[in-house]
Amino acid sequence: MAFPENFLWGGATAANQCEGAYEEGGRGPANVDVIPGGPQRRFVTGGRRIMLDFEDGYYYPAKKGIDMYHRFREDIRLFAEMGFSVYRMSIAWTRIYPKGDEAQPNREGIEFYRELFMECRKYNIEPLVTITHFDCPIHLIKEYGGWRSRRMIGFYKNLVTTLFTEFKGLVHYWLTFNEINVLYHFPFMGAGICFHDGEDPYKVTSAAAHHELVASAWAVKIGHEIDPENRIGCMMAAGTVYPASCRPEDMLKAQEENRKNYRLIDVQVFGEYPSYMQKEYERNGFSIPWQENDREILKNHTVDFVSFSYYSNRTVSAEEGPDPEKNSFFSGTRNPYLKASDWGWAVDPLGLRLTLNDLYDRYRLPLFIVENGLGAYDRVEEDGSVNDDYRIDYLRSHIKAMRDAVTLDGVDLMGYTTWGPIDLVSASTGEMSKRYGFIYVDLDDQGQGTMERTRKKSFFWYQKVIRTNGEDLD
Ligand code: BGP
Repeated sequence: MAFPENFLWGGATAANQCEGAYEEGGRGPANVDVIPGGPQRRFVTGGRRIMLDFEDGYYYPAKKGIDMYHRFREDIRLFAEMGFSVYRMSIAWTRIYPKGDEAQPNREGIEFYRELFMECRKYNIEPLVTITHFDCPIHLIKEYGGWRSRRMIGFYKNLVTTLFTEFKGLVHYWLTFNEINVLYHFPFMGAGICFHDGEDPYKVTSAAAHHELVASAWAVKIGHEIDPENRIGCMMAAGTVYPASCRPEDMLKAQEENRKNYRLIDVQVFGEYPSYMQKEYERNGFSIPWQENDREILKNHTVDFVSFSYYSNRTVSAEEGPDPEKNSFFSGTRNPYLKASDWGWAVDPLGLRLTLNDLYDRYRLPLFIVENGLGAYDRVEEDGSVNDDYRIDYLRSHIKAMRDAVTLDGVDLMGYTTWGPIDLVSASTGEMSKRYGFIYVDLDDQGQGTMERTRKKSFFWYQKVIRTNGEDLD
């Protein structure tokens, strides 16, 4: 047998990319609401273009999402039909604490998620909850500056205490921060940070990272105290970085880039800052804003497992300048051995096996692949069907690679959730047309459409994969 019997199969979504209903149920405004679609999006997510309110002339896709707030029963029923044993989703912070710094939570938000979890349980689907997936209350940004402020740790502690208490017994698997390393690339989306003139972004993001790390360790502590059955993990955007050649300088560059990805996870797993990171901070004149208890909290409350997203990877060279031919999302150089997706992300199934091995060698903790998938344009045929063989090919090759990592390399893997089992708003572009789903949603990039859900060809394929516990991938 390739996968253990209790292997968890499912899909992953995030509140801001699917819930919509941004003003309902007492929900407050969040950073993710005011990130527009279109060319300005990346400047806003990067904290370079400050947009803290809706502005005329922009379309804001998170307002509507795919209306999952009202349709979650139908959507979970479809997940159950595919045979999901796990559903990864995220809590919208501002449904629980609309401003973020209130003393009491919003009951309506809590009851919404309780119903959602109970709906999962009805079908024996285990919820895997991301506590924050790119969301931060706008009030906390305006008032305190987002995660640049240490005050955020206290607000986050209130949030997690409420969640662990209210959902005790309903939820056992938690992730503290989605793709924690993304705060370096998208500081506004990842940590509610906008840069002001004259500021050193390196120092601001490094301080924010410390606050998130301490907050994450507190979550582990509080979560274990409230329910020892809780398993609490970290989450990184992963993908082993390749050197452009076997030149030692390129190897060193690749090692540096890999460490940039690992560094925060190193702290979450080992409970202390790695030496290479301390040295880098020293060179850049940054001092970690330590306060009482931080060291003890980090050291004694490390994560139970390591989860990660894997879509693609990148290749770097020591002489790297901007490369217009690059086939990766982040900076890098072109990898001539890999083809790219419609959005220019290199497709590399073997890279998933390499990544699994690197992470398992490094951390020796159970791993969980909580995002993987292909964002592609889909065509709806006249009879309404979507024949997404390209998506099936992508997933098949990646599942094979993960099977090899488990059976040939002995990686301890808890489960696999594909990204966007139902089409949802893209985080990087804000588009609907970048589709990942097994379930098609009738909605376009401007928010027009019926929102009707239909099963694609991949729906039935993934159903079979789950039914056979990954044996039949044809
Ligand atoms: C990850 C995020 C997700 C998701 C995914 C796909 O970085 O955790 O929220 O969106 O990437 O990216 P995109 O939506 O940009 O295609």
